[in-house]
Amino acid sequence: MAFNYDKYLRVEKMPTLWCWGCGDGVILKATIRAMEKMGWDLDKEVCVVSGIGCSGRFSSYIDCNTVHTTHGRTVAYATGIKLANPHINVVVVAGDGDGLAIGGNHTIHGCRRNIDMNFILINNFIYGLTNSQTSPTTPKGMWTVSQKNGNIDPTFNACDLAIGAGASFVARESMLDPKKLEKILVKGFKHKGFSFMDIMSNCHINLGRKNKMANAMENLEWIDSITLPLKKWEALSEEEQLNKFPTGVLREVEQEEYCDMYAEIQKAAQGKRAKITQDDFAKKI
Ligand SMILES: Cc1ncc(C[n+]2csc(CCOP(=O)(O)OP(=O)(O)O)c2C)c(N)n1
Repeated sequence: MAFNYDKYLRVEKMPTLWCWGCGDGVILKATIRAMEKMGWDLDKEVCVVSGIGCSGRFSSYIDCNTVHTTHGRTVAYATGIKLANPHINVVVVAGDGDGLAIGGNHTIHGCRRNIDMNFILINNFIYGLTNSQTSPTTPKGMWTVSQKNGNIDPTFNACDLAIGAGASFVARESMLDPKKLEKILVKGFKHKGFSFMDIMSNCHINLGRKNKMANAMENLEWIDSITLPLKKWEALSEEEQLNKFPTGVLREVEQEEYCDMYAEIQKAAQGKRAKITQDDFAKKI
């Protein structure tokens, strides 16, 4: 039987604002299927936090507790939400501009703290919503509206950044294979700690048109040409590895989680406070 997405969507908001053929819809559907696989009660156990951008529309379309925050501040909001409600599953959705440029600071510190949340980076290599400015993942040489003669900025490898910053689960997938994508999301959702998932996606309108990938298929073929499974990537020479991105789980370790540490310290502090109160009381009599 066909999967019933309607029960997870705010159908009154359909059709989406996304361009025809945009990968965001594929990622949204894979996320919904992954949440269903997890058996999460979307009303009680899930909060989706997204920033500003085409990717930011996630929180408008998915029917659960949602927060559509300011540009780049997803992890900051999500941290507060998770600390106040450690029992809920927090899913952050951010674009490459949102999560790595204006919000890069928050993202690396979320990784460093290893707070239990699921960070989905929708990496379309460009500022989509605002029409083609260079983002931290735009490949060198590509046309952008802010670098019309070709981008000269060195490119962030998002997963390397997350690993360096201390995220305990780091994975990459593209939206070319929705089943694989769903599986990686489930793995990330199951992991306790900061799960960083770099999901490569197309933006044939704002990246592709000016970079010889004028339709979704051409943009997807390019993503296909720069990604390959980790094992195959490892078999390449160092030179061949340059500008190719390994997919699959790149890091998965057990590491102390921030909410647990916070709960411990709170318990300890409460004990101390109680003691001080008793002492103060004793002094008074
Ligand atoms: C503080 C602030 N600066 C700039 C903007 C304008 N702005 C909105 S979305 C966006 C970039 C979106 O690109 P990305 O995060 O990659 O997401 P995409 O649209 O590609 O999904 C920018 C610069 C804003 N809304 N707020």
